[in-house]
Amino acid sequence: MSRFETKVLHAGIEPDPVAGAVMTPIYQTSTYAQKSPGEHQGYEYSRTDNPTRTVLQTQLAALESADRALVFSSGLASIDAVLNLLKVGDHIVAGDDLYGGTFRLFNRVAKNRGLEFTFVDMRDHAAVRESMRPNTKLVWVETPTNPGMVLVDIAAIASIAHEGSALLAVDNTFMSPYNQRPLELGADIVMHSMTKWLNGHSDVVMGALMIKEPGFPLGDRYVGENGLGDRLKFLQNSIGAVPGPHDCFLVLRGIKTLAVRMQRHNENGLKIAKWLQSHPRVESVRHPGLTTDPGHELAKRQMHGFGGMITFFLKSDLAGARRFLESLELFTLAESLGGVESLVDHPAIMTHASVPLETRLKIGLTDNLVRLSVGIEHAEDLMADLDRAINCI
Ligand code: P1T
Repeated sequence: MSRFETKVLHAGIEPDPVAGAVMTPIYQTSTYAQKSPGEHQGYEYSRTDNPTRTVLQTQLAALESADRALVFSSGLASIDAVLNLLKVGDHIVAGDDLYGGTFRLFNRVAKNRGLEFTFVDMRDHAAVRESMRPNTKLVWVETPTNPGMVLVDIAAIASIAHEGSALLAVDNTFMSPYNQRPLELGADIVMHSMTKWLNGHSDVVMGALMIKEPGFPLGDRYVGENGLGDRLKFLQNSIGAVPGPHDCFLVLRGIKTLAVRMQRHNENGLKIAKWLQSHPRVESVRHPGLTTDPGHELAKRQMHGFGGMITFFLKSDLAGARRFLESLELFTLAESLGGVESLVDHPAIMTHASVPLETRLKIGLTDNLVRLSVGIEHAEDLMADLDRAINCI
């Protein structure tokens, strides 16, 4: 069994059978010739399957210890595929601190389709257990949360979900499979916005689901004989939110350096989190690698690295935060995260504007909260940039 650093280069990657191309070719085709009706080489139409996509899916399954992986045209499209496992009247227990777009999909789209939601603080296991109902079919977790950087105990929530015969899905976007593999801790589905660390170069929007066949009966949640992966594959083809082959190629290329990139993101993330913690104009810092972080002990148990995401609170108001964000030069003020270049986000105005003010205040998403996605630049240069901008407040 190869180690992760080897898998990112070799798992599922074979020279192309046509010409021995070492790099997976971009099969830029919508359709495939058939010798006779129904007689083909395994590919009929590119919404259903495409060889470049197949290689990416095979590799992703290996990286997350999954039985199967499926890719979608965005992270949100992959979440929507999971929601499509459910039927009118089914209930979902979800974390109360989620990416704004996920929250919007749940609250303003899925609710209109007759799905019911309870949002709960996933650290409070008694509250999660109390939220479970006979019609609860899915538990949805983000860990660490975006942008709160709150850690959720995946194994503990998996037991609660499975006691109620509900599936546990974990959004693993913030960590990448290099730092955290929820399926090894009992989750049934892992979701990634591959727009982030997996691709790593801020040039593709894509999502993925990695699936472990659940060890319990799914009941009426799925139609068909061949398991959860098969049902989600049916949904991928039936709904049609699939990425094109060129994007699949770019993500395959990005993944080759995932391990070395994440090592550097982890190193820089921790250095900068510690430095921010000692800064006189910073109120507090959330990063799972800090020994003072409430999630630190859990992080050591369930993660293999602490990642490049940092959330911190400035000792200032909105005007001060604006001044800081406008003054940064190396950190680009932009939505998204997980690229080789450092990004900074103001969640209250940018990525989480769709979360109602009342909810934002409840989860501590205030105007002085700043989120960093630390890149692979030299850490000293990044700290100098942050220091100069903080002193502009
Ligand atoms: O943007 P998309 O590829 O559709 O993925 C959505 C998504 C899902 N889950 C998490 C945890 C995410 O962070 C995201 C996308 N997030 C941002 C764009 C952001 O800046 O937080």
